[in-house]
Amino acid sequence: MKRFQILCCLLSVLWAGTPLLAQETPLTFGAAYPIVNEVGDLLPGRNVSSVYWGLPYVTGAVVQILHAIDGVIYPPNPDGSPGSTNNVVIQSLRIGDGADGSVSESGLFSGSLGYFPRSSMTESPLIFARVFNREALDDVSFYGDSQLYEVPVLGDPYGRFMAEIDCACVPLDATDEDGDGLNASWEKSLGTNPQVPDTDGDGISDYHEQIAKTDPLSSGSYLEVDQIEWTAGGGMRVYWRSESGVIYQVVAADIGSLSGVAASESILADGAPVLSVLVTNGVGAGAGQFRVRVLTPSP
Ligand SMILES: [Ca+2]
Ligand SMILES: [Ca+2]
Ligand SMILES: [Ca+2]
Repeated sequence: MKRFQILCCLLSVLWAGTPLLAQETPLTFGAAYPIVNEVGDLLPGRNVSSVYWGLPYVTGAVVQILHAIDGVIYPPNPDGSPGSTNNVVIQSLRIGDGADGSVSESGLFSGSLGYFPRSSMTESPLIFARVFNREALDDVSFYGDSQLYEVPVLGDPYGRFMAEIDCACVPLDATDEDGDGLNASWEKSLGTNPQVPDTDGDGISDYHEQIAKTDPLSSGSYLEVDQIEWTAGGGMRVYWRSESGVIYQVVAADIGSLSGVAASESILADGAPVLSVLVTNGVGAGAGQFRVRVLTPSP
């Protein structure tokens, strides 16, 4: 009986020690370059020191490290949960983690895995990173995925995974229930009603307000000609409220016509609240109207 108990103890020591050694595969990871959201702004990063300076605490946009069990990256579900056989390896990673705290808006993250269950990855040793555009999974609407990375086998040098993600700008939900041209992800980002084409009822659709950068949630904000006045030289000056970064053009048309001809060059708004252009061609030839249109850059 005594001999049996000693044998049991030896076996239990061996059993307890073996899995820990087999699983230990150190791995460091990080973003290869700063990541932006769907409108091109750097993703918000966790910065604990902001509280010290009396600023609001920023949780940081969600980052996940996921396992590609069958070697395939599947799109996430509309609620942000992993698709198909992908599963999350790290849950609480955030933009800003492991980044330089003095750079408040870095768009970067980094971290490490003390050990990784490499020995249990019988199908595939592949992982990837996924970033979202918001700080809570309930609020996310766009995401971006990195390339696949093969975790080194036990005994290889430390793994170093630099995730290459351009932006969190792939829509989680591309459906357009109200048919206004904005998909459900954009509607969630803007706070507009995905079942109403013109959320604020100002006569301009949510889609057109997004292009013109006016506020789709304010009926007092929309693109319109503000004023037209005769000038001493015989031309007419057309004024309109502008939004920075938008490209405009004045169009001359017959009364009631939605078509027309360009009456000005394209004009890039530089931040001035009101823009104007002097129109001389065709002025005085007959009754007509001026409209201002937004030009979208060529893809
Ligand atoms: Ca829509
Ligand atoms: Ca509207
Ligand atoms: Ca509006």
